Amino acid sequence: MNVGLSLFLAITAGTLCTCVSQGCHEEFTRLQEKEKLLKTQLQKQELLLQKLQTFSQPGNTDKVNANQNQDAKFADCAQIFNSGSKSSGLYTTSPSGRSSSLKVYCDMSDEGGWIVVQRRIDGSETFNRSWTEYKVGFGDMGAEFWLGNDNLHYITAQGNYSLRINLEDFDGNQRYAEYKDFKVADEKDQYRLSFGAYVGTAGDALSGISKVGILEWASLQGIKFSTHDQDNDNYRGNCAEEDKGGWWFNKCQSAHLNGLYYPSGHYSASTDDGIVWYPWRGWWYSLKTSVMKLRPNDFKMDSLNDPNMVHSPPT
Ligand SMILES: *[C@@H]1O[C@H](CO)[C@@H](O)[C@H](O)[C@H]1NC(C)=O
Ligand SMILES: *[C@@H]1O[C@H](CO)[C@@H](O)[C@H](O)[C@H]1NC(C)=O
Ligand SMILES: [Ca+2]
Repeated sequence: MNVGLSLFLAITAGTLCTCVSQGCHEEFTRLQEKEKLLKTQLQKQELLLQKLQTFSQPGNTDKVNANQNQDAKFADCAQIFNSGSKSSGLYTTSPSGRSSSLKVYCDMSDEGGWIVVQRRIDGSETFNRSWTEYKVGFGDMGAEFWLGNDNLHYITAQGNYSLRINLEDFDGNQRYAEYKDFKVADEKDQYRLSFGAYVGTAGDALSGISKVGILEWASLQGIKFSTHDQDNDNYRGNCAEEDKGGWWFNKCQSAHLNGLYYPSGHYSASTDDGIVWYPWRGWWYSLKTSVMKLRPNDFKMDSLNDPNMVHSPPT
């Protein structure tokens, strides 16, 4: 946190304690709004800083983390985390079944060990892309990207992985959804999706569960992947074409994190083609940030690495 903001928050807190008159309340509200604005600016700066740290060394966009043990083969970011690499950034993995190694972005926050498979933050990348592009992946791993459906298959075929989805709206609110046993089948099976138990705060959109009930036509369990040039959905039209992004579509969806990027949240269009997580913000709100990431179900920090591990002194 920067000094300006801490000072400002301290002043705001002080105002709260001594506020009695109507004018003071108005002033307080105004300060609260300003605080919200400053927080948003701070988040933007932190994101920028993170990016700069990742790519600060010359020509580092293609270079993986220098402190990674180059001889060892790691199946995923969880193994890299437990080998001692604790900073987020690019690393080399070797998922079994894949003929060559795979460069990934490891997110070592949220207790660490996550392979990031999708990120939307600013609309810099187009997600309205072909089957082949979704197959191999596209974008910039330091910014917006899709890791590729073949890679999603190789990673999730190695064992049982949890998918964690972190979402943020334009007011700075954050929610998450986490699914156990997330699996993506191979291309012969059109990257069919399956997933297990949900936990989270954003709502179980992948199962088509809304605030008021179940949307039968929106469950993505067992659903194939579709793109504008390959329609595998259950709708008479083409969901991927209408919703302008590749995704698992039923008839069509209550979750579509590869939609169009709308820079101000609320939008109107002929169809719900934004970045949608229906149970949280509905079809007509497009989210500001989406991150999808994978980690083994049974991920445990080695106790040596766990800052919360307290060894109580003998009594
Ligand atoms: C999405 O891609 C298709 C196929 O390339 C194109 O016809 C369509 O205009 C694109 N839509 C948008 C909104 O970019
Ligand atoms: C994955 O989870 C399923 C149950 O959800 C279990 O039957 C299976 O043994 C697990 N596989 C591995 C490799 O842990
Ligand atoms: Ca169709």
